[in-house]
Amino acid sequence: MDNIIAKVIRIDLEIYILKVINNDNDIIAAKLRGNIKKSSNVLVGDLVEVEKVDNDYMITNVLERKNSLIRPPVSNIDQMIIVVSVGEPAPDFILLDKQIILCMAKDILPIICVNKVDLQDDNVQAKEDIEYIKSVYGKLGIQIVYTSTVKNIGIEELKQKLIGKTSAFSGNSGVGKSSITKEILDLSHEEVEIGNIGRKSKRGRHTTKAVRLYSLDENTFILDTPGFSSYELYDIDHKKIREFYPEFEKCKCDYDDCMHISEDESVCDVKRHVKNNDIDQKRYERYVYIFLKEKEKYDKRYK
Ligand SMILES: Nc1nc2c(ncn2[C@@H]2O[C@H](COP(=O)(O)OP(=O)(O)OP(=O)(O)O)[C@@H](O)[C@H]2O)c(=O)[nH]1
Ligand SMILES: [Mg+2]
Ligand SMILES: [Zn+2]
Repeated sequence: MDNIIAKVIRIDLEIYILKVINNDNDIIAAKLRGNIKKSSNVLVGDLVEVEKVDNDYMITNVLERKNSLIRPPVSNIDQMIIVVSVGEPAPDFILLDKQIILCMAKDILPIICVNKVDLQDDNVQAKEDIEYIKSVYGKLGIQIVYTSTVKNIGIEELKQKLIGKTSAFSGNSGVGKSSITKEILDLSHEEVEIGNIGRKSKRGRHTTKAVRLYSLDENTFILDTPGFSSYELYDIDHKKIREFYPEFEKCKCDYDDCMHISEDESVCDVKRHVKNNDIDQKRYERYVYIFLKEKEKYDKRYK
């Protein structure tokens, strides 16, 4: 029998739920053939070859990936919808900056989605956060969409940006990734797990436990992913982080290897731009924080 090509849409322990793409659109459940069990990690988003042996489907090969991420664990994506919410939880800007760095490093288009904008009316901090994101990240040329699943704001605009692409939602727990996915796909509540922000903790509670791939049409895939509270820049050299800051590009530091950290303002043009408010002071401070953390890990690696 001919080989079947399928896309991994969900992984439940050892069972891989696949959508067959080369002849029909059947959904099948498959297992991994022994020989690839350890050597390659299968991710949601992967294209795989499948063989039917008696009545069982076996994944025999993972096709070459365009890209892959560890967090969220997805592959073959075109863009990442980085969701932050205002109100609860409030934006974690270090997490946002790290996700942007990772997108830039992996050549994945970042789109910022600011969710829960309905809360800005009676929340001054929420309003300020929206203004801050607009002025700082908008200036970097990153697309930003403002959404509310409660008031149906921005959902259609975001949906248009997803058409014809494979997009992964990413962001900390409770920001509304699953709620937005549900609205865009017009799914029922049972089909998507949505968290209840408890009155006690008011925090997201890692409602989505595993990555799930949904399709809007045959060329449009949306991956809902579990939220995270910490985020590693796992395979990026700390000395390269500066290359993923678009606002540093215009700066002409005296030395090519200037990290814009301990260098003096007289030789570091980034520091001069920060001083003149051409570069956001807070984003620069987060850069220093992220750089030093990564450097510390690097320095400790053999100890
Ligand atoms: N006010 C307001 N609340 C929202 C909005 N979107 C989602 N929520 C609420 O935020 C909470 C978390 O939503 P989820 O969609 O489960 O969040 P998530 O990002 O998928 O969270 P994890 O699966 O844990 O990563 C739920 O109580 C939603 O009802 C919004 O636009 N406005
Ligand atoms: Mg979720
Ligand atoms: Zn510099």
